[in-house]
Order: sequence, then C-alpha cells, then structure tokens
Amino acid sequence: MRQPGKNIMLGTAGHVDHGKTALVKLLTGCDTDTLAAEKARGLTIELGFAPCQMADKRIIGIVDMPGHVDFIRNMAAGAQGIDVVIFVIAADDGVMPQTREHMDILTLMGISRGLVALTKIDLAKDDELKALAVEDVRSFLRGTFLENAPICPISNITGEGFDGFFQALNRVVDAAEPHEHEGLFRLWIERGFNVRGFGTVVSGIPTTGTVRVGDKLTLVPGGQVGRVRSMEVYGEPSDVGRAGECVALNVAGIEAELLIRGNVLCQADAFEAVSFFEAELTLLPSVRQGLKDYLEAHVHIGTAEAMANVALMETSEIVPGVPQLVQIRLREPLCIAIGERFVIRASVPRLADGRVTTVGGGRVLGTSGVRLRRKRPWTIQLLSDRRAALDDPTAWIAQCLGEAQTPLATEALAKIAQRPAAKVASVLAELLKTGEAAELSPNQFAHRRSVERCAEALIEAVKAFHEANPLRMGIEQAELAARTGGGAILDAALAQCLADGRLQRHGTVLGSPGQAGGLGAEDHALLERVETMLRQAHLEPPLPETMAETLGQTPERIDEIIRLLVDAGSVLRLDRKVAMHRDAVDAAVKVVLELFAKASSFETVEFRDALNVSRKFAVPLLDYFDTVKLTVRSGSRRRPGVKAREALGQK
Ligand SMILES: Nc1nc2c(ncn2[C@@H]2O[C@H](COP(=O)(O)OP(=O)(O)O)[C@@H](O)[C@H]2O)c(=O)[nH]1
Ligand SMILES: [Mg+2]
Repeated sequence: MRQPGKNIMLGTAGHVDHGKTALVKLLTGCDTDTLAAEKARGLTIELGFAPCQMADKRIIGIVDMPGHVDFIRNMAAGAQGIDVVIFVIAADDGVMPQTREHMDILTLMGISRGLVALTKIDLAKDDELKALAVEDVRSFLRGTFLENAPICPISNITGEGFDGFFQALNRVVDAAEPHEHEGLFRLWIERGFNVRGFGTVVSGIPTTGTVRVGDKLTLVPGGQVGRVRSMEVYGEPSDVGRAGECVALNVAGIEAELLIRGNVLCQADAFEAVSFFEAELTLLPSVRQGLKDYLEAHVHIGTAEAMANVALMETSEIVPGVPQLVQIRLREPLCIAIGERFVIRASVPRLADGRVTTVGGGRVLGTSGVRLRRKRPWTIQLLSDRRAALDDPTAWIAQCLGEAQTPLATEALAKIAQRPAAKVASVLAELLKTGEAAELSPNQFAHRRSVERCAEALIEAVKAFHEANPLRMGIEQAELAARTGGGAILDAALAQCLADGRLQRHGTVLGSPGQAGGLGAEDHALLERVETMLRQAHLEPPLPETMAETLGQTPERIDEIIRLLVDAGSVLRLDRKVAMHRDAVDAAVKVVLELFAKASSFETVEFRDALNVSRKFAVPLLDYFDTVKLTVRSGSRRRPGVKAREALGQK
C-alpha cells in the first residue's frame, strides 16, 4: 500500500531532447514514453506518469512532460497539477526556445519550487565547459522562481552526478508545502478509457478536494452523473484519492467517450460550465509590445485548451508586466473554478516569427458567464476586491457574502464561493462573532457591508423624499421599499437605521431625524392626536370643526394637519367634509367585497346596513369607491368595478 506522508507531485520540464524522459527512467525505472508514436519518434507526446520513491522510501508522483513545441498543450495540462519542477537543460545544447517557454508557463501557473538538472554532462568535454554551462544556466535563471535553486550536473547515460541530484531533489521535496486537499473535489480529466470487463476508467491529478469510493461525481460540461466504483492511486488500489495525487477512477454511469481531456469530473452540483470568465492577466515581458483589446488566443486551463478572445476590462491596451483585469470569452464552455491559473498562447507580430507562443497568463477571479463591459468602475472594484481576498478563506467567503444583493443560506453561499459548506459554516460563525455578518433570519446571512449599503440607499431615498415634499414628515414604508428594491436586507437595514437614529418613525411614515415636515414639536403632538382620533372614530369620523373644538384649535389648523395625514397616506379624504382613517376605509372595502360575493350588485341602503353607519358616511364612501374603481354606479345600485373583480378573482 501507499506510504502515508506528504502529498507532492513532481514534474519535468524543458526543451525537447534534453533528457527529461531519460532522467525519469533513471529516477523511477519507468519508461514513460509508452505510446507507439512516442517510441517511433523518440519523443514524448502525452504526459507520462510514474511513481517515484524518495530517500525515505515514500512514493510520490512524477509527471513527465513533452518538450516539443507541438505538444505544449499537453505540457500546460501537466503544469497545472505539479508542486515541484525538475527543470531539465542539456549541457551541450543550453537554453533553447522551449526552455524559455516552459519557464514562462511554469511561472504563470504559479509553480514556485524546483531544481535544475543539467543533463548530458558526459558530453561536456572538460571541467571548464561544465563550469561554463552552469554559469549560462545560472544567468538564465536570474529573476525567475528558480533563481536560487540547485543546479545539478548529471548524466542519464553514465549515472554521473545522480547522487547529488537525488539529494537535492529530496531537499526540495522536503521543503515543499504538501498539496492542499481541502475544498470541493475537482479532477481535470487527463484521460478516459474503457477497460473491457471492467468499465470506464478516468485518470488525472485532482486540483482540489478528496474523492472516495462510492462518491457521486458530475461531468462538466455535460452533467452526466457517475459513481466511483473503485480507484487506484499511484497505480495501487485505494479507497480515497486526494488533490495532487495520480488517481485513476473506475466510474460507473458515464460513457468513456465523454470522459475526454478538457472536461472536469467534480463533486455533484459543485461547478458549472461557463463561456465567460473574469481574470487577472499579465503579459510576459518578452512580448515587448502592447496588445489590443479582444486578442484571439488559445487558453490553456487545467487539461483544456480552448480558443478565446481576451476582452480588456480596464484600458484599451494591455502592456507587458502590468496585470490587468480581463474577461476571457471562450468559444466553448468549460468547467472553470475561481482561483485557477491559466496560460494564453497567441500569434503576435514580431514574436516567435509570428508563430503561436505563450504570451501571458493569470488567475481566474470570477465565473460570471455574462458579458461584462469595459471601464465600469463597479466591475473593476469588484474584481480587485476578489483578487485581494482570494487566498484567505475567511476573507474570500466574506467577500462573496458582501457581493450578494439578498441574504444567503450557507449552502447558497458555498456554491457561490466554490467552497465546501462545512468550511463556509465555520467561517460564517466567525463572521457573526466579529459582527462582520448578520443572521437576518435562521440560516439567512448578510454581510454588514450589504446591510450598510442598503441603509445608505434608504437614507438617500428618504432625503430625496423630504426635498420633494418639504411639508411632509416622511415616506410610507411600502413606498420606500418600492423605491429601494425591498427585500430582507432592506428590513434589516431599516431596523438598523431606526435603532441608530439615522431614520425616525412618525406614525406610519419614515423620516430623517430633525425633518419634521415643516412642523414643530407641538404640531407633531397635535398630528398624532388627530390621527388617533380619526382611527378611533373608525367609520364615523368627527367633522374638522368638532375636532377643532375638542382639541382647542382653529378648524383651519385641523384642516392643515389632516392634509399632512392625507399626504402620509394614513387618512383618506372622501369629500370636502369627511376625512376617514385608512383602517376604516379598508374595513369598508371588505364589506363591499362581501356584498359582491353574495350578489352581483347592491343598494346603498344594503351597504349602509351592512356597515351599520348613517348615510352621511355610507354615501361618501361609495362615491369614493366609484372614483377608485372598486364600484361602478348604475342608478341607485353598485356593481363591481375593476378593482373588485380583481379582488374577487373574476374576469
Ligand atoms: N549523452 C547523453 N545522452 C542523453 C542523456 N540524457 C538523454 N540522452 C539522450 O538524449 C535523447 C533524448 O532524451 P529524452 O529523455 O527522450 O529527452 P526528452 O525529450 O527531454 O524527454 C535520447 O537519445 C537520450 O538517450 C545524457 O545525460 N547524456
Ligand atoms: Mg521526453
């Protein structure tokens, strides 16, 4: 069985014929050039996988990559899975085109550890030539991630230098961080094939997560679901496979023909295919020129290669060395994950004689799937914030929560953040504790920033209302919700504003503090008393003169107050004399509907009796109902108006 221990994947890289495959053979005893075509041409085409035993006997994986320019695609696919590179340069040949291109690709894919095997040292005739070769390599490495890496002269033919190389390799591997295997399970398919009598087998190096026998996996794109029947890790039977390991899964339920390189097999429902993704892109300094918007390029991501256009988000030109936010528009949908790295290759004037070559690469920041427009400050801000948060799990989940326009359940947030629900739950608990997030209702979370953003919108809307309606004390809550979009975050924001005094409730309306609708404190008290009086009087409101007398005010003053109440919507004016509280009118509406439910029309007296009030109130009510199309008058009878028919569910 497998040795427990660090989970590290090695990979070779370097120009064709420099001795990568020979070195893997020397190191592992395996010949990774297994294809007939590889044997015939004497070069590596496909990625070769071999188990490699380290000094402490544990086995780690090694991917042998093709060096020939025609198979860069396969090399890029291999680069996405490795942790440590064995960078091969032949002493007799020195730095060659794919030496540079592989270095670029490894750098763009975020590889940061490795060592150099200076092969064919047997061909360097004397010590001076050997020293010269080392010097050349050292100067090539300056400024790269291998700047301080060991350079190990070695001959794959005579075995000279092997011990020194093997010791250096062990040191680099020991110092490397083990491959993370947290996260949602994702496998960029390397190969899928059918084994007669056994079924479909799919192989590759998972980028994130863990897979177990019995797990359900989804193929993306496509959506077919399969189940892991058994698996091998580094060629040995296993119950569990982890990110960064060489796994071969026996999958029931998906045809082998569908399991092709460039597709992803992942945890059920965790990822979707998109045609557009957002990214930070950097052009290589060697490009030495600015490139225009909408460059046509080959995108290498995971094991996929797809044609795409690069839409610039910040400016109309991208210059080497300066990262820029872009949207990659693929010709075909791919299963992209946020945080993944990619390489773009393109044909550019005056570069590599116009041949397709690596020009840049970057990191995925979003998988919106929708066309984003250039120079939108909002988009640029959002993508910059994402880039800053991406590598910190707490910051990343907080960022995703903060982007949401509505409260989110743990599972929904997990899907957006592309992280396991258990991780999201523990981060949410942390964010609740620090006050960065709020739980608006059970399992409905919002970021403090979202609530605050909404609060600011509320305050702005209220301010605008005051400016347009200087006499009124505030805006009705329903009206405010309609103006600002409403929703659960709005309720929380409103509660927040009322609690911290940024808004005040006056009767049925919401206003800014200090905004008394042109009324003083005394007027406020009066306003509330008038409203209370009218509410209590229900269907039989007193006349303004009567109220004036009771309250010791002039009838004009009372009229003014009633007008404010009418503005605020809590009181309705039925005619010049009768002003009735909204609650009472609502009650009368119910009675009308009840009458229509019993008969197709009714007489004024029937309504009056049902309401149990005098004609003095019944008649103005019905006249008012005619104006709002609840009723239609015909002679002394009332028939249902549009509003009543709607309410009764009639056509
Ligand atoms: N003299 C000598 N020849 C080597 C050495 N390593 C590889 N070769 C030869 O170089 C050729 C290419 O080697 P290969 O491993 O296929 O190169 P790759 O394309 O980088 O994988 C083969 O003929 C090897 O036998 C070495 O250290 N010394
Ligand atoms: Mg080879």
